[in-house]
Order: sequence, then structure tokens, then C-alpha cells
Amino acid sequence: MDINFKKIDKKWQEKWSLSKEIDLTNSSNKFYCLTMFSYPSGSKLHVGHWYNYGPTDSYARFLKMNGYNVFQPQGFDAFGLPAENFAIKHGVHPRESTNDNIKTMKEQLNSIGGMFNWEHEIRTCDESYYKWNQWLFLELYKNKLAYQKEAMVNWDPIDQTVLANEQVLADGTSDRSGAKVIQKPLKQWFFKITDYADELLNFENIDWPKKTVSMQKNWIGKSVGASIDFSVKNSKETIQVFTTRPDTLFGATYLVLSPENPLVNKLTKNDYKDSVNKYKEITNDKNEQQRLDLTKEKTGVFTGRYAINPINNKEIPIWIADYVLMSYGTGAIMAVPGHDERDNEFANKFNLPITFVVKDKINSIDEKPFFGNGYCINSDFLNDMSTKDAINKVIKWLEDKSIGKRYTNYRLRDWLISRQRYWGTPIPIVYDPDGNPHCIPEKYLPWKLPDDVEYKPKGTSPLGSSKELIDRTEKIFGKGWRPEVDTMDTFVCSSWYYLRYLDSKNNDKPFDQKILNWMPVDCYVGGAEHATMHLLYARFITKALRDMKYINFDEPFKKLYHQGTITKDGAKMSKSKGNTVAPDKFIEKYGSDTFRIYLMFMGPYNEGGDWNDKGIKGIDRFLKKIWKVINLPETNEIDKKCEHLLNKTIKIVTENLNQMVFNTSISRLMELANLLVQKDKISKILKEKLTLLLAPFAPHFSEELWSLVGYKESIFNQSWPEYDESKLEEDSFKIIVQVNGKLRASFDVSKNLSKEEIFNQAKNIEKIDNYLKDSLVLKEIYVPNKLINFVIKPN
Ligand code: ANZ
Repeated sequence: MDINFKKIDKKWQEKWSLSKEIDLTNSSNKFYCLTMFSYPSGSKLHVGHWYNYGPTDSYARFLKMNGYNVFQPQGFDAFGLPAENFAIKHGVHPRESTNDNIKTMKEQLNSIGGMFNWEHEIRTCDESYYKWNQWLFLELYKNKLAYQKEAMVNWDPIDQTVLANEQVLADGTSDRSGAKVIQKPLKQWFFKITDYADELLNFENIDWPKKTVSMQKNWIGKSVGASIDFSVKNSKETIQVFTTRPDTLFGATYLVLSPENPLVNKLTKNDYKDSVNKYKEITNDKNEQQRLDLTKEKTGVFTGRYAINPINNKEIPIWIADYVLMSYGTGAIMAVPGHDERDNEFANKFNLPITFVVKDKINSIDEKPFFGNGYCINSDFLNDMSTKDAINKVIKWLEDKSIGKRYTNYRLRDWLISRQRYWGTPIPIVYDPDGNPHCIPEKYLPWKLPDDVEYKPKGTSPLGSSKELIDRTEKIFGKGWRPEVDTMDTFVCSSWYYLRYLDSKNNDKPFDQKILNWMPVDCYVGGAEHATMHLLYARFITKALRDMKYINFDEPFKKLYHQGTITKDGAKMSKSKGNTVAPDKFIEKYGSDTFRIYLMFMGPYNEGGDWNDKGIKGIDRFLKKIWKVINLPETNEIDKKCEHLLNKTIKIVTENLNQMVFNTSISRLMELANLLVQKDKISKILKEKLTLLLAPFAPHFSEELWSLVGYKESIFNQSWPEYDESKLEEDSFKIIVQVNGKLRASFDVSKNLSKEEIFNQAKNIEKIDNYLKDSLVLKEIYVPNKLINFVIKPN
């Protein structure tokens, strides 16, 4: 018996593509099932992509059979560096290569046989999409959530672009090109995500993986403490520090400024200028991670100046050191070397005074370095208080004297969105001849990405080389006006695309209010690597759009699910490692469904598994077994055992699928198939229910089987099977028969037999009879529903 899986795949993919468009004006029973859209970077889809889209489609199909109106769109995150680099490497325009790549990817995505709403497809590089990206920028700008400032940026000298902090690896190299990243000052555009820091810490109404929630919380990094003003001796300047431990103020024996702090130039005494400037230069070459590395030897230089500690009026020296960052807190710290580890190392190295102001236990008499909470010592009016109480007391003292206040600091920085690259959304800003920025009025949107550009990296924004763009700007705005030449980070595109999917063809608005009933996304599936950038930006933009009154909800993704990773010989599959497995030859040989089921069978969906070519044969056999079952002659008789297992399977598979648990669901279906295939005949009902159960896992094959059973309608318009509670209980059970404690036989008994009858049946087993007939039976032990043990003494 040969099943032509390839033909079956093709037949149903063609039929499905004819299905009518989803009606999004009706949101009753809606389920918005979204997978993170893909980058058309030039490589073909590999097993990892399939793992994102295949199982999620199975989940979507299951929901559809459960009466949900499922929306499952697809699109392409088509702007950005990977596409641009691919284009540069192959010497073609990025638009051309991107569209070619999308064409191939679409064919591959179709081979998954997903229930995708292609009529809602978006490509972020299309004018019809980036026009609204520009609209979003302008709305944020008008609401003071987009602004420009000069900032030190992470500069990738190979890709010639700015990188976000998240894109710089721990060793100081770029996660894209591998280049050693340097620091460079540039005027940049930012989105003010920090306005939402506090609200972004609230995850109450969403169902997200614990780990992702804690990663976002750490990323936002809320620290509660105080800001304290230190006056500078013989100067009008004051230095404001941020500390989480104001209770240790009596132990602050020196101050440290970040080398980039503008006060450094103002305060440094002439004799110290050379060493300070030299130190500033060296610092420039280090990135944040290197500067914060706790294991590195502390470095720093004295400014020649002193500040006054406000709590005891002592003069304390002012130093600069690279372990203090300009971008955190106030860019200055009070150093407490008795109780802060970094300050302690620093003070020891440079012979700075150390005063102990905290002891670990109330009755301890030791004065020693100690880096936790405890009780105050050598601290005048704070002595013997717990450090927690002392914090409040000092803050009150500072506030009364107006030299400090309670202060909450966040690690989160504003989102740097400028990119000095070609393949992105042009920032819709023009500059007047005096260099002041102005919004491009909406009627000129889309503000088109020019074509006459030298897009190979040169260290300046490629858009600056477009004559057409400069002419266009002057023609509209006047002589001497200049266009902004940076483009937007592609994370801007992906921060709101879930809204555009719902109204992808709207030419007048980014989306209509009418479709908002479909939001939020009910289930969002994608890689855990997006925990802090994309997933945080999308939440921020949702909240910003809400406050600008465009939407009426707080969170974009109600439930978030991270699929696991597929590894090859233990290593993550990636193009750079050259260990990707292409699905094509497996689909060619075994069909799309076998491949999909194999992926789902490899391990729990949120864990993934290790790819192995051989295992797929087992799935092939499984589907062939089902084919055999469906082709068995039919009978009207009900087989009790089959009926029982069927109901049990329906129950468990239903529970599992609700939780996106695929692997054990498949094991259950295998168990059922193994029982059914042994029968000579089976009932039509059994065939139907088996096919329905299989449908989400093997969509093409099940459609085919469904038509073989005799139906014309798609199986996905059928209801998911229900189980009969009364059939779940076993009506027979297995009894083990032991002789002198050794297993000798087993047999099935029906539920309502008496103990006597069970013993009779046991004794009738020939093998048992042989043991008993010539022996003296000393004892007959019965463990109900489980075992019988005959204790005998041979004659
Ligand atoms: C005095 C002190 C005493 C501190 C003590 C700690 C322990 P988190 O919790 O991460 O927010 N700090 C403040 N601004 C800094 C900057 N720009 N660069 C480097 N370090 C900075 O840490 C807050 C603490 O980190 C602050 O509290 C400050 O050191 C330091 F026993 O002030 B602390």
C-alpha cells in the first residue's frame, strides 16, 4: 500500500488556498493566533522556522475545530541589516533581493500547510506599511515621546552602524558582525520608553512565561533610594549622587564622577587636567559591559577637588573612575568603601580612607567590610538602628534640609531608534536652513526611501548620497532645507505590526477602530531571545498608542509562548554554524504532515529537542497504520476496549492541546492506532473520531482520510470530538497471578466479578493449575483489582 503524501499535500494546499476571506467585523469567539514574523534574510527556512509555525498552526486548527474564529496572519519583517547585507554581498538592490527571498519563503511556508490568512500579509518594506511607521514616529514626536539628543553610541566599525546595548555581546563585540564595538558621539533619535518604566513592570493581566517576565523586570531595573546633593569646596557647583544606601552616608569618604560627567571639566584643578583627560580618552574605548565587569582591576584618577559630606561636614576627595556610568542614576556616586564591594577595592588600591558604618548583627563588635543590610554604627543619630529604618530616617533628614530626596532610578534607557543604514523606514523629519527639525506633514507620507543611493557602508548615512531626496526636500520645503538621512530601527516596524495585520489594506489610516475588538493577540508564539527588545518595545508602543487615544487596551499579547529550540548534535541550529537541516528533502520523501508531527514529537514544545534523521521513519509508520485502520471494513458492533481507549484519548489529547502539549498527545494517538490496527473491522464512528483527533497534527492527511470516509466538507469545519465520561472507567482490569511471590501469569477480568469467581478463573489457567495440582495450598492472598498470590508447599 503506497500513500502518495506529496500528491495529498498538493491537493489540499490548493483547496485551502481557495477558502474565503475571514470576516474581521465579527469578533465573537475570536482567537488571534500570532507567530513572530520572519526575516527574509536570504537563507531558506530551516527546521527552526518550521518549529515556530507548524505546531502553532496545529494549535490554531485545534481551536478552530473548537468553534473559535481563528485569525492567523503571516508577513515579513523585511527591512533591516540582514536583508541589506545580503543585498550588498550579492550585488543587487535590497528591494529586489528581499522580494525574491520573500517569494521563496512564501512557497516554503505554504508547504507547511498552515491555515494562514495570506490576504492580510504585510511586508514592512512596502510603502503601504512604512508610511504608517512614519505616522507612528510623528505621533510620538508630537506627544513628546520621540526626541533627539547627542549620545555616545555603540558603533560597529564593520557594519558601520549604531547598535543597541542589547546587540553588544559581553566580550564587547557586535552580535551581528563580530566586530569590536567602539564608543562614538552622534546626534540620535530616541523614543521615550522610560516614561513607561513603572507601568511596564506590571504583568498582572497577562499570561507570560515567568522567565521572560523576570528578564523584563531586570531589564527595567527599578532601584529605590535617594538622591543627595554634595557641595563642592570653593565652588558653586553641587554634585548630585544616586544611592540605594543613604543609611551609609556617614561612611561616604570620597565621591566618584563618571569620566563623561560634564562636571569633570568644570571641577578638575589645572594640575590634574592632563591625567584626567588621558583617563577620559582610555575610557572611551571601553563599552559598558567591560566597565561594569566586577573582576577587572579598578582604575581612576583624582580631580584635585574636594566635596563636603553634608551629614558630618567632612571634606572628601572627588575622583573619576570608569566603573561609574554617565547613563545610570546621576552619573556620580558617594563611595562607601566599608560597605560597597567596588568602592572597597578602589579605596584599597588608592589608599582612600575607609569608615565602617554598618555591622552585621546587633550585638557584633567587629568593624569590618560588610556588604549587606545590618545595623548602623559610627553614625551619630542613626546608631543601632536597622539599616532599613535608617534609610527612611536619613531621607527625612535630607528632605528637611533640602539637600536630598527619595529617588527611584531605572536601569531602562530610552530606545535609540536611529540607524545610519539604507534599508529601513526614512525618519519623516526635515531640517530648516538653521538646522531645526520639522515634521514632514502627513500629506507627504509615505516619505519614500530613495533609490539613487550608494547603499554600501561608508560610515555616514547612505540616504545622504541621494540627489533625488535632497531635491525632493528643497522642492517641497524650500532652498537650504535638508532631509533627515537616518532610518529607523526595524524594531519600530515590529512594535505595532500586530495592529496592521488586522487592517492591512487600509490606505487612510494605520488601522480602523472597528478592528480593535480583535485585539489583544490571544496567543503570541516566538523565540525567547526576544524577551527584552521586541517584546518590551511592543508593550511600550501599545501603551503609548493607548495614551494617544488610538487604542483602548493596555497590553498587546495576552498569552505569550516561547517555542524551544531544535538542536543538531546538541548545538543550536544556525546558518553561521552551518548545521541547519533543510526540511525540503524530508517533505519530499515523507510529506508535510509527517515532518510536522516528527517535530512535535521530539520533545515538549517549549523545550525543543535534538534533530535526528532516523526518528522520522517511526512517524511515517504511524500515519501508514492510521491509513490501514481507516481502510478496514466497517462494522456496527461496538468494541468495548476500543471505545474505552478512544474516550480516554480524546480526553487527554484535548487537555494537552489546550496547553500546547503536542508530544504526549501524539504518543496517545499512537497507542490508539496500535490497538485499532489489530482489529479486522471497526465502526465508522471510530474511524471518524480517530481522523478528527489526528486533524490538527496532520492536516493534509486528515482531510484526505475525511474525504475517504465519505465527506465533502473540510474536516476543519467539523467539531472537535467530545468524550463520554461514563466510558472513561475501565470495565475490565488486569490481574497478576503469583505463585510463592513469583509472577506466573496474568489475565483480564471484568469489573463486576466476585472474588470467588476471580480465583476460579485463576485456577483454570493451565500454567497455574500445573503448580497447584500436586502441591499443598497454604494460603490464597488477594490484593483487590491487582494480584493473586498462591502460597504453596510442594508435596
Ligand atoms: C552608596 C552605596 C553604599 C551604594 C553601599 C551601594 C552600597 P543598583 O541597585 O544597581 O541601582 N551607583 C549609583 N549610580 C551609579 C553609576 N552611575 N555607576 C555605577 N554605580 C552607580 O545600585 C545602586 C548603587 O550603585 C548606588 O548605591 C551606588 O552605590 C551605585 F553600601 O551608593 B551606592
